[in-house]
Amino acid sequence: MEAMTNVVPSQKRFRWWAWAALAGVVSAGVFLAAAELAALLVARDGSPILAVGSFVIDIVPQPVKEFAIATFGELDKVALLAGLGLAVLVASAVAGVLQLVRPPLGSVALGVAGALSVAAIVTRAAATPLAFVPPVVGTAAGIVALTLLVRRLRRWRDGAQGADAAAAGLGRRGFLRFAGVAAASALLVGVGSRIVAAAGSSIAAIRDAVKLPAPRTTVAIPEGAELDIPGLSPLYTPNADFYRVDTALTVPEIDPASWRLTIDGMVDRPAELTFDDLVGMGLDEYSVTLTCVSNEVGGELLGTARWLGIPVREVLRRAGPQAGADMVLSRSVDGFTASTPLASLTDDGLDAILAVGMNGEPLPLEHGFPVRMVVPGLYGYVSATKWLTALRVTTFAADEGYWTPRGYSATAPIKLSSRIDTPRLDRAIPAGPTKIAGVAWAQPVGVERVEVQLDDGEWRAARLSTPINGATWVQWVVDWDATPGTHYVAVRATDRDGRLQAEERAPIAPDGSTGWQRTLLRVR
Ligand SMILES: Nc1nc2c(c(=O)[nH]1)N[C@H]1C(S)=C(S)[C@@H](COP(=O)(O)O)O[C@H]1N2
Ligand SMILES: [Mo]
Repeated sequence: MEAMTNVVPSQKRFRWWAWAALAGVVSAGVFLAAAELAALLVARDGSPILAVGSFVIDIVPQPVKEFAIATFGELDKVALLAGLGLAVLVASAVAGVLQLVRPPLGSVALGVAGALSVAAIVTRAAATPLAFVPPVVGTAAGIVALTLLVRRLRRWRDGAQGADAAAAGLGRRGFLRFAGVAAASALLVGVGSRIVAAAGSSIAAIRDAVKLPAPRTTVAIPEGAELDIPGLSPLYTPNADFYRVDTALTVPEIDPASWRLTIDGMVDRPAELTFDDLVGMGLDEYSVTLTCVSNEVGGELLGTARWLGIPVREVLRRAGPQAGADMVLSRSVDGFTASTPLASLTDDGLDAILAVGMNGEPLPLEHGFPVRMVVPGLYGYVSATKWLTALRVTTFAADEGYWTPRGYSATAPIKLSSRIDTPRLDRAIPAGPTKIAGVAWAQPVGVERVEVQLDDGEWRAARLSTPINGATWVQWVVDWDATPGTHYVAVRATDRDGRLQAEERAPIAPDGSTGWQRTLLRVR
């Protein structure tokens, strides 16, 4: 082998580059593994992988984000991490080659990557004081690994090019052994640290131990509130099936014992509440359908829950909002913010709440444990802040929420809409008596009527489930004697104010989609 490498050294340049690229990739692995270990030991939020990922989520242009959500759905964050991983792979391979041909440019590149991750980490909203340590430790370890690896590679190459078979063999063995050991330990330490970090998280156990006081009132479920039709969405969406939309790469971990809610800005008496203060105000149960502005016509980004909570107006009253204020900027521990009209929170007829429970349990971690907002009639991005930590009474002129500079409206009432759940267009149904059914929503006023059209026929009124309240969707159904062939079915709703669902198609940006859902049905 070694003898052959001596034949035409100049043609072998790419071979040395390939080994140098491998050295770069292994060094990047050492970088990340050392940083993960340091994150586990000194500052959990200092993990460069997660911090850089979160940073990228915040800066990617809106069309790219929409493309990611449209293409990968709820796996959008996995796709982001995979893309980031690929970029790191390519960049580190280049750094390895640079270190071989233009030393110490490879180390400089690692240093720049380290500096960028420090910047991404310390500018996070909830960064802890020692969060810079993991990327610094990682950078140092990566540079040492790269220097040592490329030094061995060079020894191997010089031996080979100098036709010194013995020296080449020694260099080769040294390089391969070092690269192997470094790669294996990086894998072990990196993956091990991640697993220990995830397993050592005690927040799930803390949530399990939370005992919420019994609510003063619970949602009454009237006769006929739930139509029992196979394939139809249940009236209440089980927590495990509830859609999830947020910018958080890892779910924030908040111990209710140390949780605080601050209320400040344009108020007479800035206030701070503990979890016990809040829960001590008395809990009631509210039925509300939550909807995402990104929900396309016929889409799945909505769900209904029985929320346990306290009206926001009662919490705000403690601080005394001042005249002139027209908005409340709610903030999550991870820096996400939502701008909600003050009137939507203080109106006596609207039950905007701070929720601590969802369908009879404490809030699930990914749905905002321990406290989130729920406001009937407003899309989630302008109202439903999860992992809530602050309410700032302010004005739309002075402040804006997370999505406003990213192409979405500062205010966004939910548009009335309807969806066909069954039959599904992906399989042909047998001819004969069939139930066409779905849900319709018009928060906060409620749905008056749902109509269905088959092919070019008359619009037929659907039978509705008994409404719980205006903030909760209704189920609807029409009976149909299906005849073989292909049929079009369309659905539209009218709200209690007499407004008909808009027929014209609108995209989700800037303030929510519109259009009547039309589906093709195949009947055998
Ligand atoms: N902290 C935080 N809260 C958030 C968001 C977020 O990105 N971060 N997204 C909002 C959006 S866009 C929606 S639609 C709802 C979704 O709530 P869910 O995930 O519980 O269904 O949460 C809202 N609250
Ligand atoms: Mo959303």
